[in-house]
Amino acid sequence: MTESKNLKNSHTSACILCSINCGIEINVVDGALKNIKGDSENPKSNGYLCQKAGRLDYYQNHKGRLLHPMQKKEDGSFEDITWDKAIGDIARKLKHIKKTYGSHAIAFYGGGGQGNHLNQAYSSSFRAALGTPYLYTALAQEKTGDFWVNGKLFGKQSCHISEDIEHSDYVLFIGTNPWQSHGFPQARKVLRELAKDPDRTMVVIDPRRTQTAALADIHVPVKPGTDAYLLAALVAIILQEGLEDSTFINRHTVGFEEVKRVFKNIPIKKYVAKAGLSLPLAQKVARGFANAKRASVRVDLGIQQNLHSTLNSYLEKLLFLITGNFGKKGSNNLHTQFVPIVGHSKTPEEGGIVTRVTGMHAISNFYPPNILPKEIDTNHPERIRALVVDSSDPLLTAADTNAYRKAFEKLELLVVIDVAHTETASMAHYVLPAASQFEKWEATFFTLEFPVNHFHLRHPIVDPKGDTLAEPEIYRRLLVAMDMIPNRFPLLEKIAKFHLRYPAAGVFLIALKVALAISPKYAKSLLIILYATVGKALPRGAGSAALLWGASHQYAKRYRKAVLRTGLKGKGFRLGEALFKHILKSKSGIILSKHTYDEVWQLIQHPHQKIHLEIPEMAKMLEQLKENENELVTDEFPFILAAGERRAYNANQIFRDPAWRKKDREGVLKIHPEDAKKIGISNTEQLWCTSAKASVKVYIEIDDAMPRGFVSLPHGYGFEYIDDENTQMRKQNGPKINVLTSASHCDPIAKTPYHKYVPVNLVPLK
Ligand SMILES: Nc1nc2c(c(=O)[nH]1)N[C@H]1C(S)=C(S)[C@@H](COP(=O)(O)OP(=O)(O)OC[C@H]3O[C@@H](n4cnc5c(=O)[nH]c(N)nc54)[C@H](O)[C@@H]3O)O[C@H]1N2
Ligand SMILES: Nc1nc2c(c(=O)[nH]1)N[C@H]1C(S)=C(S)[C@@H](COP(=O)(O)OP(=O)(O)OC[C@H]3O[C@@H](n4cnc5c(=O)[nH]c(N)nc54)[C@H](O)[C@@H]3O)O[C@H]1N2
Ligand code: SF4
Ligand SMILES: [Mo]
Repeated sequence: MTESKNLKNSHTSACILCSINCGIEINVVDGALKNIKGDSENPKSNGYLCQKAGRLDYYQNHKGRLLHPMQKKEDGSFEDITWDKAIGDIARKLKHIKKTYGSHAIAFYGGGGQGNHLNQAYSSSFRAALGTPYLYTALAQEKTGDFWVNGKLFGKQSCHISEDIEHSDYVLFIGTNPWQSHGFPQARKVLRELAKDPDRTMVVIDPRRTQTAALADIHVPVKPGTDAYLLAALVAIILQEGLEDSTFINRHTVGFEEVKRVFKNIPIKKYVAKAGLSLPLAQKVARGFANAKRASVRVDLGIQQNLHSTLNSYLEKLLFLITGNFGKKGSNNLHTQFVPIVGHSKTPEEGGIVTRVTGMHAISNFYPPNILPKEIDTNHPERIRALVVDSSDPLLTAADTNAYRKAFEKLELLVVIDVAHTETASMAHYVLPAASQFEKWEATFFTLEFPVNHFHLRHPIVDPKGDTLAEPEIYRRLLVAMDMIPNRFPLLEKIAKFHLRYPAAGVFLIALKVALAISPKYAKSLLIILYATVGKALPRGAGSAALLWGASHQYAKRYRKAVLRTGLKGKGFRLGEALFKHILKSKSGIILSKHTYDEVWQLIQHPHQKIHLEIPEMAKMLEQLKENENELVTDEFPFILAAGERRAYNANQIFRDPAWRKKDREGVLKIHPEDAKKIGISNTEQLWCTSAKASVKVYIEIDDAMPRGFVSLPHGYGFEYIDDENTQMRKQNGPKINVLTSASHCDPIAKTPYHKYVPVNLVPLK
């Protein structure tokens, strides 16, 4: 136990600013989060933190926190209302819309950001009870192309790839800047070690000389938007030079001959030139990767929110699959999910549900934000009329802000559940205040590692502000008000209490089964029922942790050996109880499972655990690469804007006070010195950045790490905040980048927007 943990006001929790959720130690002084340090007892982060975590008080305590339920008045202003009125009104309106138009007229947006999945999980019960499958999330504007490819290769879209970078000899980073964005635990430490070791090679494919690229052995400055050409050429070099791992391919894959045939005809030299690179550089990388003992690939938005998004995801996976860098140490692997956030969707042909207006199918159970305005802003009789937004600010973060604004004006009911008065909230009919992530039991289901996976249930460390409630309670009250469930389950509550004292008898599960047999309609609200029964019996108000009881049993049953390897003991269902107890008790997080590398094969969902390398849709897209594409850089829009860079001081839209930023307060546009000279602008001056959609006014920063013709604006700006508490004057912090982006500029399969490839014009403001 560290010294500070002995202090009365010292607590452990986690940083909620990115998917890694590093463990933190915090001193709470009069409700303020002070002296934030890395928690060395957190088994995932081991004390590691980046510079952002120290600023978390700007999330917990800021002027824009929501404290009371609110309703919009006719004049557009908001008034505080009671929870009873808010819940009653919303329930009545939802019931009316469902009855009049059907469940498909109701949709849901969000479901947990970078730190809050535990409470969000209960919203799935709410959706199920309402009968709407329409879940729109931020994940479906970045990762669904990737998930779709996984579905084809490994059998289910829930098969998700991890990368064992720590043990790799050769790492290929494509379209990602982990120095700033992280994406894997202790990123900066791992990167520094990789860079320092003469026997390991680090390659960064990025048009920009990023902080990660500056550390790399090889920086491949690909021309923006041409990764599909480069990656196709890399695969073709490996295959044409016979560098593939035939033993691996024969043993673990099907469809290789077809892939080989397709890549035989790739004009390598031409494609490498198209990517603005030299053939020797591409050959060096392809050969280095193929010949390495342990190689892995890590990708992110630079290729996922870019031209050929889904094809890029296929090609980067072919790189590690044909070279046998899968299912072993230091390679890419699949991983287990404690509470699965990435699911699998049937295709429309298999009976998968499509949207009523645009006919879009789900991928991994998510519908893409790109199509939502079209599903609302239309006269189509089956359009969406009610939307519940939870933990998300689509008005700022989805493509085409103005289309969103117009669509939201058409909604009959917009409900926002958030901790802050967001841009989306300002358009809502009802705004419901959630307790913050330090005021309630929370966790994320970003359990994305292999072979060792972690989980952290965070305890509340400050009292909830104002009238705020944790989300499960909000959803429970809504379901009760809609007559979907009763207010109490007296018998189940009693049995749950008994069960937690004497788990060995296993009585709760039996009682639950009986209750569901008597009232099958409750099955849809199962998680909320767990919350209302097991949750009530849990100590210290840990009600939201109730679903982890079910999750622990399922996980321990499925991955028994891996859970036993962590040191937990228990026969049969007792291992699940032991896991649940361990989670509840450990304030710094736990090791959830320890797998062996060969267990990866059991995670493949195709018959006989074979990887299906051939994907006909991808072969067709590869073929289309050969046709000359229309040039998107034109005289009218001569620059390419990467809209949404991760920097030292941005963290999605989680902070709403610009004072949290130590640098880059205004969110500058980075531009190459020669480009700045050409358009006649100097450092710190302002210009208009204009896309086909709109213009924004931005400050510039001259940066020779940018290639010519390529400019970059940050993610996480453009929000409004209270500048003067006396007058309640609001100001905007930096550019709203998504007024520039377009929903139709997107991937044909997944509908993920090409945010990193926005053609723009730049005109000095003089
Ligand atoms: N500091 C900070 N960290 C974050 C976040 C944050 O807001 N701030 N957000 C989190 C979230 S939600 C996510 S999804 C991740 C995203 O993490 P990343 O994807 O790593 O971050 P980005 O800066 O969006 O884009 C990555 C890189 O793509 C490059 N790029 C642009 N165009 C191209 C191209 O045509 N080809 C290639 N190869 N590269 C290109 C950019 O130059 C940039 O360096 O970050 C997470 N971490
Ligand atoms: N142009 C462009 N657009 C982008 C991107 C880009 O690179 N370029 N990146 C995209 C990516 S990768 C992502 S992930 C999205 C992120 O965009 P969003 O999905 O909008 O997510 P966040 O910005 O993380 O917003 C999280 C919201 O949750 C709220 N919140 C925090 N804690 C709680 C809580 O405990 N309960 C509730 N109910 N709410 C809470 C916060 O106040 C905030 O409003 O943006 C996307 N948009
Ligand atoms: S933002 Fe930094 S400190 Fe916070 S979880 Fe991510 S890597 Fe860790
Ligand atoms: Mo993201």
